[in-house]
Amino acid sequence: MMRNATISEQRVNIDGQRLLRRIEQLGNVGSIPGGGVCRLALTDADRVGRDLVVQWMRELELDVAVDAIGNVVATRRGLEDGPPVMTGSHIDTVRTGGRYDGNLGVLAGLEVVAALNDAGVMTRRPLAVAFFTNEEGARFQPDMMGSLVYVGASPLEQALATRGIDGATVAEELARIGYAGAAAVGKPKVHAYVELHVEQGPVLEEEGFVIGAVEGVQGISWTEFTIEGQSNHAGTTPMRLRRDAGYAATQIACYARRLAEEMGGNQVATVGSLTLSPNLVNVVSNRALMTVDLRNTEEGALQEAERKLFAYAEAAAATEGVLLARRTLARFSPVAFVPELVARVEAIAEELGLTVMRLPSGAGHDAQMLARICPACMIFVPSVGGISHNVKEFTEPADLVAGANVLLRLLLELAV
Ligand code: HGY
Ligand code: MN
Ligand code: MN
Repeated sequence: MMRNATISEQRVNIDGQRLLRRIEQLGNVGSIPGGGVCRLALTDADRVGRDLVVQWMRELELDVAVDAIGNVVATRRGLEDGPPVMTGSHIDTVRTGGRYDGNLGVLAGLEVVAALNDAGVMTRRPLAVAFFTNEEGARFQPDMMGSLVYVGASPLEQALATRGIDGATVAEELARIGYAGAAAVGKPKVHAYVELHVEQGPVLEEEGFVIGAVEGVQGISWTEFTIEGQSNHAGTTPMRLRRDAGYAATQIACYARRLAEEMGGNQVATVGSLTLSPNLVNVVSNRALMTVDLRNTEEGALQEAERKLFAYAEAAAATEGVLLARRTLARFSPVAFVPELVARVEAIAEELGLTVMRLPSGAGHDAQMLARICPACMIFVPSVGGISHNVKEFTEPADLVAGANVLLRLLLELAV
């Protein structure tokens, strides 16, 4: 990617206050106590958020297309036709979401369009701003579902038939909120993809940098374990006769934590969901449903972690005399972004006088899916305290605007 400076770069400027206002406004949709947001994918709150962003897209005179999995792609014409340069992210959140995760990338993309409109600048290539359906994977698994379908890596029908943690299917919920779109999935083809996102971890802040030139995304392995034991009386059942699903589940959860600590490096393990039945104080659990989220930047290490976890789980179940079943909810190998684009993020940040460092992404992102069909990269800005998926998620306004300025410059380079 050769640098292609043009006079337009001097005339096009991010309006930081306008960007911050939109982040605030969208953050008020599905807001929850503590300053956070709950807009689980395809809920009414997600619909309201989608409607607001689509309204802004239309006010910016973008051509808005909704595809069959609910992805929304808004395109600004270029002087020439052809595959657009795309930016974007997601606007669905986890249950205890912050107002920047995903939202920043979409709204910074709209801010780039607004800045181009203000300056009356036309880019050679079209520019597209997208938000993808169900990036979080909190209600429907896997995560990055919309972008996975967009790049053709998951069949549309399979995604539509997916039943969420509350029993509804993706197809039902898309229809219910009015986002079962008519546009063909995977259109338009994409020339290049750049995503601005908060880091969601502690690295940039701890190391004292403003911009992250993201080298890639680590591998993700989500497994659901179903454990069937025997409910029994908590008082009368001798320990030797118990088949306690809850005990087996908690052993697996503790092992997952030990495994990550013993493996070290970038290995992480999380048991985020654990439901016991009948979940009563005086009944030995007859059923446990739990998830284990394993991640590592190295594919080989991630496979080793999976092997060890599965072997331990089977042995623990056998010892306790309970039945164990497991289901893969998501499995993505690590992804490396295009070195030339990573280098451009670094160079542009330096040209703007911003401190910049390279780092991997611990979180999954739509960019890791777009990387399957076009050159892709990401720009990070710091998360205060490294907090995310938490109502206290926060990024300094100056850093949000700095990230948008790096995004603007790189998109201009790619689109002119
Ligand atoms: O799980 C993730 O990394 C992302 O937030 N979906
Ligand atoms: Mn995100
Ligand atoms: Mn997230």
